[in-house]
Amino acid sequence: MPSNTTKNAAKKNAAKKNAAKKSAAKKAPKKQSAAKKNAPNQTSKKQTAEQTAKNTTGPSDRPSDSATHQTAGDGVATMTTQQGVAIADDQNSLTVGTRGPVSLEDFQLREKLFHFDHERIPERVVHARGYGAKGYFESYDDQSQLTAAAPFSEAGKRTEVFVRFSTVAGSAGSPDLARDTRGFAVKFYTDAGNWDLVGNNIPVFFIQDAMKFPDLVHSVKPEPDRGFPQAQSAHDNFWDFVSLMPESMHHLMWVMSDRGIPRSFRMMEGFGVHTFRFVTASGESSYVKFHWKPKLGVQSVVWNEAVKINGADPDFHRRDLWNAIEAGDYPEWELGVQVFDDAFADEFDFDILDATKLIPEELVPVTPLGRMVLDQRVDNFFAETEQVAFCTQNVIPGIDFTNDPLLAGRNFSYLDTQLKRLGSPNFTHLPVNAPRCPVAHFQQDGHMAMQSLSGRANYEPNSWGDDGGPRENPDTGYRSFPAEEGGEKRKLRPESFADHYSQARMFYRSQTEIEQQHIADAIVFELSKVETHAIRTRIVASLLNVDNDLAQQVADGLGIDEMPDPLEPEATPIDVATSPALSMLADDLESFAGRRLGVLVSNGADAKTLRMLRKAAEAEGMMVELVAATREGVSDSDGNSLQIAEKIDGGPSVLFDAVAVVTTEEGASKLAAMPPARDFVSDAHAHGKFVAHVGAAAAIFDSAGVDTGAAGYTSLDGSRKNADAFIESCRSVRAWDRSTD
Ligand code: HDE
Repeated sequence: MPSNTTKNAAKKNAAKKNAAKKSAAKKAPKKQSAAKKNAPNQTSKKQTAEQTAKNTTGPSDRPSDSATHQTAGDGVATMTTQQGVAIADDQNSLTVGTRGPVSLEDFQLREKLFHFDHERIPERVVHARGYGAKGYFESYDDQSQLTAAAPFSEAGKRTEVFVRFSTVAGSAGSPDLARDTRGFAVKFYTDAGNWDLVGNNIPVFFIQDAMKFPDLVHSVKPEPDRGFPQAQSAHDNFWDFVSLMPESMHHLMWVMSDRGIPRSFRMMEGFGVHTFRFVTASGESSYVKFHWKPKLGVQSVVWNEAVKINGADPDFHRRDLWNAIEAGDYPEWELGVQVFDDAFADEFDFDILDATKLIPEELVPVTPLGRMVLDQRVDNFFAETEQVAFCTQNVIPGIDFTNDPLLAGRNFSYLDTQLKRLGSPNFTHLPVNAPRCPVAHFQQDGHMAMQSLSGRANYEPNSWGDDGGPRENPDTGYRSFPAEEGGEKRKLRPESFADHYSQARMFYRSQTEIEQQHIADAIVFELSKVETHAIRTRIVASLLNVDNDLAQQVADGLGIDEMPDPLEPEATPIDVATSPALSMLADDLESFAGRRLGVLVSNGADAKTLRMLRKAAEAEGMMVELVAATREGVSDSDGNSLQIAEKIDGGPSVLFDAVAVVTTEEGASKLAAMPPARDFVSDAHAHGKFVAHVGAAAAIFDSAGVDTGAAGYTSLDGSRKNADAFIESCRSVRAWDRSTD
């Protein structure tokens, strides 16, 4: 604990005087620089950039920065209270006598603790764990024939966006690789106001009616008596609820598939889920479903990998997004739409207002409208990612709602939740939530009002002429689509929402064999954590309405000998055409760009092999990171010092998309004796990763019992051709014919 004894204080004063002299001497030449004086903004921008660089490259090594009492001056700002009063001592409370009681008079101490005590705001009830980034949306064309929505008004038009990706079930500190649906929420700061497209990475939802949302969320959260499990659906309450809620089956199929454990936010699709309306300037309307398609392709991890990533790096997804943006490798998505009319809606097998159904791309193709690029990380996590307030009811002229009952509930819920979280109806005054277009209204006062009205008028109509403030605008103002509505007021689910299984079946049957296997494995895993036999069998009974083989595999995996009768469906499931677009693995990726290659090296590793491997990987757009037994002191065969990213204990192969092992024989035998190095290769093998290796590294594979003759192994010989062949093989993502988990 830094103290301020009488002796220390004397020393400090002397040091201060010296520092003051020095800084006065240094200041003199600065004054002569007129250019700098005239451009205060530029100077401060430069300072910010330098500070950022400093933050990312680590603390400075000035001797004064190792002191326990670090003082202002010489370019270092004076610390103040929130009221702007300069602080003389930030280490010690005000006491009566050096060993006496602390005085309540110490307003600095009280202010500091008061503020600290109130640092937390309630986390989101759902989607508490999330990460944000900023960028822009760019329209490919003028789409005014489809919609009057501002972002699509002309080719090349850019609209600022803020995006927050999230998991649903876990609390703010939960691990990133939980099996869960991911939130994909985009705020467009358009010149016609803010438009929030608050979607998920799964195109259908668990439930059809907002009435069931609190029940769904309660069931998946930690059980109320015991307070666990955290961020997991593998427990009785969740499976009990969904087993009694057959409409959840389609979403369950998706979340039990590998879509529930994405490799990266950058490699996820996003969906608006509900059917919305596009409306043109002349008032013509069509139905629309929104799709975000990642430029890097869709990719997931395997379950055993997810479990290990959560231990090795619980921040895997947020770190990945941060690192990609910092490296200038900006994540990008294409926004596409499925547009259709009443005629299609009437002939479609399902109800377009039912959020548990999707429209296969083979029936209505996805038309690309533009691209979104995330080229800025957040500057402050709390100010932006925590305080961003998405509201589904934030629409702009050209976008409108449909009667999806889930959407109606959301339109109430999001505004309500913002008041609870941010504590004030003025949350739109926060920079992250503030529209970028002019805002003018007579709403006033309230907690933390920052944009107050000026002048006398705070109502309208009024008689104050030019000083009377804003008025409604019948030409540009938002008008709801005048859909005709009627009918009896009742609490009744429509008949057209009754089929809960046909699309679950369609999804399952559209998957490749490996993907189907992973779905079965995931359900077996989750149900094996369920204590109640009746719940397990009820799910198997429900699965019989999806696919007999799937139900059988799950029953076998659980050891259920006697197959239950199928659960009585509300509507008999039908066989609809499969949709190949729903499979992630049906096609290889066009490129393995944006992925990480982890190379396990030892001292003396062959320089040419490493060089060729790096060139081939970087030509593909991959990031190469070296892993070794120590963080420093490792050189290649040419004596070049190697930049090691991870010591082996902190850099398991689960953190990488593909791996290579380039060591000497001596290095290999040392690594072979280290359990984390053996895990590095045995995990990569079990997870089906593509592996490149040099002959000298054999001891590591031998000690792990791994056969490098299996599928997906490339032996490196120092040639570029060979390194290229390895990188090209990676585009298949996994060597699935090797045993995977
Ligand atoms: Fe949400 N949801 N939700 N949700 N949701 C929230 O809003 C709600 C639903 C989604 O990154 C909450 O700000 C109800 C579907 C995302 O900040 C809350 C219903 C979809 C996010 C809320 C749904 C979503 C939320 C919690 C059923 C996909 C995170 C904190 C009618 C289309 C946004 C907050 C962010 C967040 C309510 C269903 C997506 C409580 C009542 C369907 C991506 O208002």
